[in-house]
Amino acid sequence: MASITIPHSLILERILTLEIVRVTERAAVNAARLRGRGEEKAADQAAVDAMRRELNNLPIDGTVVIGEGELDEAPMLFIGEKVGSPGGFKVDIAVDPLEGTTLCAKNMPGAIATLAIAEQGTLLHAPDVYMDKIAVGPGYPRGVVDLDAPADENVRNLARAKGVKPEAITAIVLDRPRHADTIAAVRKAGAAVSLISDGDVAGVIHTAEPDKTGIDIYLGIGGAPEGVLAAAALRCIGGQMQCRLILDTPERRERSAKMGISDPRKKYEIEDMVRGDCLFAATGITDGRMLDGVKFGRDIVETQTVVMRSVTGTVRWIRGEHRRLEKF
Ligand code: VTB
Repeated sequence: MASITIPHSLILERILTLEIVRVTERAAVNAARLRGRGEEKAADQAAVDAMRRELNNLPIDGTVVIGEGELDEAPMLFIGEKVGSPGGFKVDIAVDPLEGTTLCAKNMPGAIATLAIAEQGTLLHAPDVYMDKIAVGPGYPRGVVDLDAPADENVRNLARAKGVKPEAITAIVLDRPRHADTIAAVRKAGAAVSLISDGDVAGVIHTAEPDKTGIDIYLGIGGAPEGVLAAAALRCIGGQMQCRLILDTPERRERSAKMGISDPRKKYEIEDMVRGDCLFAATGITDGRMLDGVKFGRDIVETQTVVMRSVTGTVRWIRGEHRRLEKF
């Protein structure tokens, strides 16, 4: 009988694929209980507490490199915090237990609980500053779009590579005044703009499946931590992403230098932000284009999670029906 041999080094990583689903599921359910209450901080705290508790149950020796802020400003899942247990598999962890706090507080689409786990020392230690980003899905020649090219040129190049007119291209952009010129340039090229109020981790991921999401390209400035999480997802499913930290004050440059960033103008590719193999998971909190939100039934709580591995490129959509509700 044929047997499958799994290298020892991969066993733990395969097991972790399911384990990290538990982590984002629990964070999502706890945040979802506070959907629509207008309480951003309380929902975030609920998600953080649940995520931290579950991370500490994993057989990992993890260091949070993208987290809820610096030690002095955030009580839990701060950058540098250790999770899991000594002796476990040494990993870097990026978390956003409640990506889209405002979306959750207002019960608007697109809030997710998200997490990436990577080999130790392989995730970019990004400071909590803004980051300029551009992303497209898989299947295009490398360099089809460029962070430093004007938005209309990127749209035209992408359309040509896709074999469509620019009118058939849709860009997803955070709805902020700072993006007025980008939005105008995309429209000038003939393409459509889909504006989101928050949640650019999901925004970037949408580009990976344009047929399902209707989104071809992500453009604009969002948070740097969210950029690293999105890069982890694209590392698994494919696609291209380029980013640059916005270090426009001496204080920001100094802070990032302390985190090991020597070139403040560096243009990061996916492989610079996530240098090794990784796992990525996200669970819907509110309904979104990508994931359904948590559903509370009388005796069942339902969740939907996407989990990805870069080693194989496998993407799993996991619908959870939870009956032992006391676990949350
Ligand atoms: C984005 C988005 C987040 O912050 O990164 C955005 O993904 C950027 O910051 O959900 P501004 O809100 O200051 O523009 C969020 O909206 C909130 O963290």
